[in-house]
Amino acid sequence: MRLEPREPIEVIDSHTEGEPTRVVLGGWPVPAGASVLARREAMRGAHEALRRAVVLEPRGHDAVVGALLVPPDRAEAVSGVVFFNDVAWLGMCGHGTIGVVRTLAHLGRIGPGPVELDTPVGPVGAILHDDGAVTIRNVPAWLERGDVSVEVDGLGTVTGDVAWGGNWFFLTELPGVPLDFADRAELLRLTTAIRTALRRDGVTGRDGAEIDHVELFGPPTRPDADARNFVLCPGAAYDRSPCGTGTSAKMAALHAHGRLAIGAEWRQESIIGSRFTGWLERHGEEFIPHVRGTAFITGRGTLLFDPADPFRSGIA
Ligand code: PYC
Repeated sequence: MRLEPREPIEVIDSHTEGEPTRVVLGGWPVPAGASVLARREAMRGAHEALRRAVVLEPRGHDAVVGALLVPPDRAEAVSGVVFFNDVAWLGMCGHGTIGVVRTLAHLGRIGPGPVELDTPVGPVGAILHDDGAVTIRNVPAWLERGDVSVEVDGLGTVTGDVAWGGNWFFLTELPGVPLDFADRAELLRLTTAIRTALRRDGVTGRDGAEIDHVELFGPPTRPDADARNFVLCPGAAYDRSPCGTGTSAKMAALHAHGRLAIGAEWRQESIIGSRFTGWLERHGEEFIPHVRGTAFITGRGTLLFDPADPFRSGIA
């Protein structure tokens, strides 16, 4: 059954290093399924109108990432969480996890210290520090294919890495293209052209998964960062934060290229000048990214849906 937004939905808004997260606390029917992954799959198709209504205009905008709290898979997890945005249901979301942890603390459900969460792509952990910062322990990250070249309209040959950090990324540099916030419309255009070329040429993540994030790198503008980035998210929005899953994918790629040691710090600046700090931990054959950043609560409210409102399911 396809659900239309009708009942009030309770939300808490935050931003993590500039990127918004909207945590859904109530009013959204609990999706069926025996795991967080199954619940996300049950919502595909059936809950699209709710997804759009919560994050899109006129109640949000295309950069908002939603986080639906669902029952967890593991007894030790405080919650399960399904992330979503204007166009898709996400696997993991780094800035969103930091936002969820800050939100749970704001609600008094957790205090400083470790916390476990379950996502559709696996268990993640976090530490809420005394100063309010949060360090997440992400799902394993890896470089899938290095130095992949595609022909991009208006750019010529673009070479980059395909890597997983909880979502699929194409990581590249465009020499001569400065990563300036003032040029964000042009950066969106260029990264969208790269994603279109990847689709056209059938360049995918593992098992044919779509590469829906494109991440550009350039020199940092702040002295306490190693690189600056611009991240195209699924859809037409860019990440205001340095992107937690993107930073994870980047660290895995750097390590695979012999440019980042296990445990060494990687300081990733975003297009707005905010920063995540990360490092990789080795677990047998797997590389576990840790990413630290800070979120701030920006609002708490009730979304209302008038049956007479032609845009109650969002402007898509
Ligand atoms: O922080 O992982 C992240 C993320 C993904 C999309 C937007 N933010």
